[in-house]
Amino acid sequence: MKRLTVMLFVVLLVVSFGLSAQAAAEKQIVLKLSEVHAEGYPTTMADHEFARLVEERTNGRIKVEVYSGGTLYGEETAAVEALQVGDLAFARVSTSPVSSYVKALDAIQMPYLYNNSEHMWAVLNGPVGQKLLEDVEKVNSGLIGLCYYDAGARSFYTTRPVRSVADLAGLKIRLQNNQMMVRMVELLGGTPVTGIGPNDVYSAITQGVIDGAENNWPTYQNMGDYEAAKFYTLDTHTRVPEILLGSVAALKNVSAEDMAIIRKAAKDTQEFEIAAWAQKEKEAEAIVRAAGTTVIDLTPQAFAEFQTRMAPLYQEFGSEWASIIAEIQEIGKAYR
Ligand code: BDP
Repeated sequence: MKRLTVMLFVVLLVVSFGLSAQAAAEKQIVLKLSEVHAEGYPTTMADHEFARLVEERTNGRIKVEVYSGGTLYGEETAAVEALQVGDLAFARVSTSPVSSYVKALDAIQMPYLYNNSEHMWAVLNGPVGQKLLEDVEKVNSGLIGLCYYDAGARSFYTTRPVRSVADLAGLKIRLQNNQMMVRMVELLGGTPVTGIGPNDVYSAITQGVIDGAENNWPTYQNMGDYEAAKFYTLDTHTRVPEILLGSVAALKNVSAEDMAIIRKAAKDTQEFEIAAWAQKEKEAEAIVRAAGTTVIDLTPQAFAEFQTRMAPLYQEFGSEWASIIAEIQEIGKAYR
């Protein structure tokens, strides 16, 4: 009799364990994260780190699945719109296409705004950048700004050498979906082209649809674009930070406790990405240079001309954010 009771107890224990494990698995929330970059790229590494932290800190209540290489959304604008309607939970994108929905983000990506990367990080991690990150949500964009990541400086790459603004005349240049960037290329005398996802730039160049694009060392190298457009002109016109976004609609069933974990986990991946970025930037530059790419350092006069030609953007796109821009420039005094 005693033996039977023990056996019964064991059976009950096993069954109830099984049931609660099943219940936990059923309750697990699976959320998708869209990323245009390939595995191993700094932002993709940060996405995985974010997923790892979220899963660990929620004890498996939330699982984040990373879809890299643009497999879910090859165009960042499409990913942002999917976040807005709740078809997607997270996207790591450039802030550039996001400013169509949160206009103030143009203020942190004006051309020649930062003296260097330290200046940019002092801004992004200080009150100006953090307020803008909170504003992403506050302006009812349907988006949640989770954290910024590094993306270095962007420069033009073309199929013909560009040693001065004049050399850009008539060249078809692919840009991110951002009106200010479109206008930037117009001011330089080039022909702006949008609507091409970053993974399609290489073939657009080889097919002659465009004559070039603009990006940082890691994207230029990692996407293979340096093999199609062999002239890289270091005009370093913008520093456009990356941003990890969440969807208000897709995250509405996540508890307040778990939302706090998500927000904190995102912030905790920033240093991780910055370190991976620094390493990748050096590696990418070395690969591009070793491949025989013509890397063009502008003369001081030519560089100044790029700056002067882009200056009207401060009036045309920056006047609404003049006080933010002034604050950013003020912070820059400590980072010369
Ligand atoms: C890269 C960004 C990526 C953008 C891409 C682009 O990391 O998020 O989509 O530029 O130009 O630097 O589209």
